[in-house]
Amino acid sequence: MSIPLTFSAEVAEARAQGRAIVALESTIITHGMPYPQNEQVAQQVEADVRAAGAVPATIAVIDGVLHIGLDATQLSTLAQAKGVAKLSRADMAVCIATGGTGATTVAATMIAAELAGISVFATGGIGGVHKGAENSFDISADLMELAQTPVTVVAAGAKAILDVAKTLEVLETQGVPVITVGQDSFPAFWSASSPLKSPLRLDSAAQIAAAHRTRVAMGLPGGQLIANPIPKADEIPAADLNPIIARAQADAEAHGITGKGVTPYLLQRIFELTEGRSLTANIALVRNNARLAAEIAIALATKPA
Ligand code: PSU
Ligand code: MN
Repeated sequence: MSIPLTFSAEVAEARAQGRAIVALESTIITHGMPYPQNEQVAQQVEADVRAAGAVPATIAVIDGVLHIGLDATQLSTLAQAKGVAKLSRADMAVCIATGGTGATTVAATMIAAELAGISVFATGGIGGVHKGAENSFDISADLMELAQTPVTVVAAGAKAILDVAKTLEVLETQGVPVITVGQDSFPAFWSASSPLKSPLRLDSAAQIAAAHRTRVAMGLPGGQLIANPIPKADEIPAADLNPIIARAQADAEAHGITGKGVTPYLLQRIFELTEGRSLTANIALVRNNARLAAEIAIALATKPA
């Protein structure tokens, strides 16, 4: 059997012309940001990819069909929908087989991107090892996906809702290149720097594209995590956020939130507790990542010299 997969008109045309395409996830829309900002951001990020010379492909499962690229109406419907499933590697096939609708996480978006022949994907933050994982065992499937699916993922580092040091350890164990752009320190999502040193550093989209090509040529499975620091003008100092994150975490525990619910709960709670400031920074960094991803996709679509 073949899987039900459909391309938006824009993405189908880009494929026919061999143009650079950037995959975008949809869980950030349905579970990462409130309506109506989520729809505005989704449109804005797509526009940023286009302005940078590439074509955006927002990915989601709608009525059992894996969509590579959404039109404005589909994007709007998804942004307003309630109770949409959050799909990771474990859930995607069930959702498609039962005709369901779901938003794709980093892991699921990577799987879809590979199926569609797309090598570069932009998001905000990846899932990782949660604080207290030694008790909860809560480790995002995003990390194992990076180890097995050959997509270069551009994110702004890992959120301080995670245990970032443990997240880097798991990525190292899994053989995932973690490459920070333009600085030695690993970025901390809302803040441009963290006390942690980045395992690897590259300074241009061309170098990142060359590293991607080299992994493919070597037959190494898996992708690359590109950590792109939030622009300094948009960052929130870690000292401002740490007490808020601690409170959000305590609230999650008090409410017995577990499993898939943890990340969306924390994101929403931090949004409330910062009175929207976390969202403003989040938007700035996603846009910044979309622009870099477009540059990398263009470098990959261009024959190397
Ligand atoms: N981190 C963020 N914003 C997000 C997510 C993570 O800063 O929107 C979303 C992404 O879709 C990511 C998913 O793949 O949450 C991870 O969920 P979990 O921790 O349940 O694997
Ligand atoms: Mn989890």
